[in-house]
Amino acid sequence: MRKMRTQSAPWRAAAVLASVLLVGGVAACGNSDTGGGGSKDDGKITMGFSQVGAESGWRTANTTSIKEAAAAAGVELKFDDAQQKQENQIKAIRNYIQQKVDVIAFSPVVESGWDTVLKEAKDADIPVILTDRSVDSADKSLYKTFLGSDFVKEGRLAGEWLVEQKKTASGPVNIVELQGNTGAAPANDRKKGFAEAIAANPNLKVIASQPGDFTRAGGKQVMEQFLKANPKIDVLFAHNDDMGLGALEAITAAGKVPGKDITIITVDAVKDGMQALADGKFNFIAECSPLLGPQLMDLAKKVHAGEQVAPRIETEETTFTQAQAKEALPNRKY
Ligand code: GYE
Repeated sequence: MRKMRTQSAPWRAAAVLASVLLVGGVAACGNSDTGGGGSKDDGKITMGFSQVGAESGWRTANTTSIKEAAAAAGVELKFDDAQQKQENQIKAIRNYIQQKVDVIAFSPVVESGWDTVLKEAKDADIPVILTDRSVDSADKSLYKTFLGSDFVKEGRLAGEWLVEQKKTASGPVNIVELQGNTGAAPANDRKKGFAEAIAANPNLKVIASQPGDFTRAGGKQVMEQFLKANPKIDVLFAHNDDMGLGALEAITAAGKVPGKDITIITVDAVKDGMQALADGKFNFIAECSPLLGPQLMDLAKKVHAGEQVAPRIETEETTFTQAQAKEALPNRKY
């Protein structure tokens, strides 16, 4: 700049104009303290969160965790329940973009079909955090990070336990599978991990596999059909506790003893599932933690401040046998 001031008049005019523009530009940046969201200037982060629904005990615990963590972290939370419909989630995300929230977080009900709306958020300069479930978008720049479980691993742990239990089985072991809602990451991945693990023993065969939408009603209804169509069912693998709990009713109504006549393996480890396991009605649970709220708020603050975050953050989890469930149950928070 200093050098330019010694130039002739037209150059000086250009230099003045340039510095005005520069200062103006810096000032404009300084005003939008939101680092990409552009809402209020009170220093509080506003998060728009689109939840899948209220389909299971896991989901209820997840919603509570997010709401409590937002309050504790001083994050202003706008919350929408999509009732397990992708169109509702897209609508909610578009609303959040219009409201210029600082951060958008959501748990995608299915894996596919998000590119357009994620691109809209990116164009509006609003960072997106995926929580619990992921998307299959090839363009990873459409979101900052994905916080959640390794669902393939959960399915694999369930399958490995079964392989171990049935290692002396001489004849066929007939397995039925209750899947989560069609197209959801945990449904696709748990199915995959389980299938990979049981491939170790050719006696283990999935003879029927249908979606029960992660709900008790769905689990009960589909299990009734399974029982009608298949006289010999040895094992049920349910993609979550709630479907397993619904299936218990169908199994009992069919005159069979759950946990004995039919070995039951589920995923989640919410309180009711753990109770069924401790009571001997379930046989094994692969845990999936819904307590994602505190980590989510932490990440929101970081991406809002423009900090780099890891593109994938995995939840820590374990598995439970009946004896372990009895021991853990009194301290279970959800
Ligand atoms: O396992 C199931 C819920 O996405 C991990 O969704 C979550 C799954 C959970 O409905 O209970």
